[in-house]
Amino acid sequence: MSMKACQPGFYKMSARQMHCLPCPEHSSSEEEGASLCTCEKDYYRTLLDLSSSPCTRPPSAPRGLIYSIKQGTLVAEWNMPADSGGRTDLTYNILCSRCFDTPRNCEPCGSNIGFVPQQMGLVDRTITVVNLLSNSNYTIRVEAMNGVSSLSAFPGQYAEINISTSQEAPSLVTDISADKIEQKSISLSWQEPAYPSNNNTEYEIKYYEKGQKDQGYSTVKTTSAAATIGNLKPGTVYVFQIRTSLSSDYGNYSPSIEVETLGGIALVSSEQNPVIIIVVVSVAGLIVLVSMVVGLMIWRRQCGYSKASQDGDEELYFHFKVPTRRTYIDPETCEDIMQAVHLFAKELDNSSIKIERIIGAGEFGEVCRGCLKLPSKRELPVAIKTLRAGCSDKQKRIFLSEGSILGQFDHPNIVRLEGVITRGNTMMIVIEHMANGALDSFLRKHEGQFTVIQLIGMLSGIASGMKYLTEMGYIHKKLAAHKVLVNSNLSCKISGFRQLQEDKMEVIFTTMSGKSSVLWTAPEAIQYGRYSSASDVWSFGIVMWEVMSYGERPYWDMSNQDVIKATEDGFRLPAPINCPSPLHQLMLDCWQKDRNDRPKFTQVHTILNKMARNPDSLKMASATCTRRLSMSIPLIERTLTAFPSFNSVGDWLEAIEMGRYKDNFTAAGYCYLESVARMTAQDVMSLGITTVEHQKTIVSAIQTLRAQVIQMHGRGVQV
Ligand code: 7X6
Repeated sequence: MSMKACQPGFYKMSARQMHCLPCPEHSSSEEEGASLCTCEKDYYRTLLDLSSSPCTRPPSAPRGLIYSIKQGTLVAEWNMPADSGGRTDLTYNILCSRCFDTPRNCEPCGSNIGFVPQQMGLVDRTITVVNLLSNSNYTIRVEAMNGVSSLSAFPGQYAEINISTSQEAPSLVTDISADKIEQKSISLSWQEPAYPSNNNTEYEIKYYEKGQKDQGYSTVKTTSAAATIGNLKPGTVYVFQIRTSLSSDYGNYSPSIEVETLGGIALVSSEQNPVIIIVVVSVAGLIVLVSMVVGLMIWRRQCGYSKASQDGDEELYFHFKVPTRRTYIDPETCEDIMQAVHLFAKELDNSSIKIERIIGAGEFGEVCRGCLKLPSKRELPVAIKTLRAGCSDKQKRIFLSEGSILGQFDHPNIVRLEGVITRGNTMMIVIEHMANGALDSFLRKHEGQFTVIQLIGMLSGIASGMKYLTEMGYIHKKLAAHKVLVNSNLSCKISGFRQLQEDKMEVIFTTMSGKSSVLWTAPEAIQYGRYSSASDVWSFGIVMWEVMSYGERPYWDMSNQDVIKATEDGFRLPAPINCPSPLHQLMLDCWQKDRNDRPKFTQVHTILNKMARNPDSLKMASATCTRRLSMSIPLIERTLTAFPSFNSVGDWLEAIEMGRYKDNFTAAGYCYLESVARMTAQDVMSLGITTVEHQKTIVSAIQTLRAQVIQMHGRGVQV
């Protein structure tokens, strides 16, 4: 067999190789006998690319860059470049410059500006830029990169926006008009807002029967500035409001307009045709009767609730939720979980889902990121939880119960269920994608990057979601920062709706992620399994602490038993660094021992909103983080009068008639009142104090001393 040298345009990597191969795309070999084809001009191979791979080039610029700005936070999104350069490893870098009056007088934004999830090497096509200065001009560039960008002498191609933070204005839809009114439909059109200006603006139309808002409302989404709303009742007044949406960041709703559909039966005049009236009334009566019978059958066979139609107008893509129910139904009470899940969740077609990559681990399978193709052909980024093949019936039931629970909720601070897939080999739960993942890790990654107002904004969102769950009669039981997800607009949404299997101690003490829920659970729930919305309020207080301390672990490295004991002894987590005192007070209120003394979610939500609206109210003393527990100060005892000032630890001990323990304090290194004020119950116990009574006296006196020290040395906080 003759081993011939390869002709130009062909190559073989070794002489032992039998055949010559044609040069891969965008490469060539000029000479005979080539062992490698060289890349054409402006095409490259990375060191990791095979010599049999085509040569590739850097991508073209990202397309369709759109943005919105709110309170110094910019959210931008873009589409893939038209030309990926022949590669799949696309990433994006964000370049930010602040520009001044003269043309092109710009400088880099500096380190005060934060980029979420990160500035360089973004995989997702969205960025949130935080801490932009007000009344300033910025240029934001989104540069597309791939594996060979660094090999090219040219800079990456980019899309660019010039923004002004003084542009901030509610993107309000105006001039809504009803163009065509029929018995069962109303066609509306409206004026697009002046800002944000882009071709991809979406609108959400909210509507309900006048006077029936409490019974729920429907929403329809559309990408054009006009829509026809169908399935309406004849002769009925409807209220419409419209808002813009960019990802899940919504503008404000327009003022409402009221439109009445044309009358139905009334159109048929009784004088003209009494026979028609009788027929129409009889048919209507029959329909009502049949609906009632069918409704009753469903009521009895299923879980006491018959699902409202999920079908909507095909021209629009929709999230049809009519009417919003007020009470939650526990899927556990349904005999057939499959029936329950289909009662509350939409069955999606397997072909409408495209899985892209794994983002986390679920209990029974992976959590993936992917796309859901909507009827409008638009693709929605989604997270997909899968159920591993071969799971037991019990595991299937637990898995599907999450879908049946989530499907009953419709609130901007609760992750939205897009649907489920129960047919086929792999069961799936499909949820709107939250680009920034879990709140605790998100805050740890962006430590110190948000203003107190932004952190309060996150907490207010969570409180709003919890208020809704409480109103629905749902007790979460597992609220924690790791159960809250963050989207690209920094909106927080509650997740973690898998019910506790059994309310046993093992469930509280160990979880799949290794995070014991003891740290978040109210004492009465740990001790007696007494879960309630008030125990959720306790957990919310812990979430507040986690948020204000940028994802610190509550109680640091203390053991479960030590946490339970310290809590029982009246100790509470101290204010995190730079946490305004009123916020810490609210935490302490959430941690009242008697659950009846804790605020309700509706109060927590109102208080947080007031704080956010009035930052001056936060400019009070803030206690510093001591990495220790503080004594809880009951609401009524927050004024400081108990002790006069003391000059030394000895004086203080004498005043509380514990002077005999002066040496114990000195030997343990507590020489100053400030360090005494920071002592925990455990610290007191380790002093060698002989009687429990004396220990209690000292612990109680430290509580008062602490309040005095905080008052004397409290620092102002920047809000
Ligand atoms: N983002 C993200 N967005 C939405 C949901 C979820 N996870 C999730 C899903 O997805 C489908 O069903 C279902 C039920 C519960 C939950 Cl939590 N994730 C927190 S993580 O999932 O481990 N990691 C993660 C990382 C980045 C983005 C998202 C999640």
